[in-house]
Amino acid sequence: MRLYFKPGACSLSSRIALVEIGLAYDAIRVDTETGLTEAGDAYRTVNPKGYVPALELEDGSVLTENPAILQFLADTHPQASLAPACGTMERARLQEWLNFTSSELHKAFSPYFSGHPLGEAEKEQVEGRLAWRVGDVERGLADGRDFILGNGFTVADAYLFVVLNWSGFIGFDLARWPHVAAYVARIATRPSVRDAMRQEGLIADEAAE
Ligand SMILES: N[C@@H](CCC(=O)N[C@@H](CS)C(=O)NCC(=O)O)C(=O)O
Repeated sequence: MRLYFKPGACSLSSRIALVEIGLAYDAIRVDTETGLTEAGDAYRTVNPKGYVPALELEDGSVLTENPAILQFLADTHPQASLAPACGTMERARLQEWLNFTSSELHKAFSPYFSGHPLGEAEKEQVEGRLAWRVGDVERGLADGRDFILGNGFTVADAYLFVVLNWSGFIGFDLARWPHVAAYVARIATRPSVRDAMRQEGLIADEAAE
């Protein structure tokens, strides 16, 4: 199995799932600007959409889109308990959060990574949209739950954490949303998350800490 990734990008959520499961995989770094993998191959021959993540299976098939990859990994490794059973209301909740994270929250961060500086008016608009979406997560966590579905860590937490954690990179202070701030701090201490972040060079090796 191969995971095509960019350090710190949304592909980190797939890596967290792979670490949770304990699966062996190759991680192939992609430069989405040049369109080349670390070996100098054209990434679009793997994923014509050009973005990460992409998961390549042993039979050569390639799966893209965070919610699809995460649910595929969870469903093919049920022993890791990363997703509720298909057809249940809990599973629908998982999909609700994955879809929200993908289409609303993730995209609310996208302008910060567009490569061009935001003008004052644009910045205000973009910050307002992001604050609105972080507020949606705050409401989801307001009953004091540790994980977004309540009971245990799922792939929805892997994706939600990765996206919310970008707030640190763009200097967007989460203190206004105490449940969200506590959630990000809590998930950041999870061993699989620390392992995955270490593998992408986002935090220092344990020995060096
Ligand atoms: N809809 C896609 C979005 C993936 C996405 O936005 N990937 C970003 C990194 S977080 C990326 O590769 N951006 C570079 C680019 O679009 O060229 C998914 O859910 O997988």
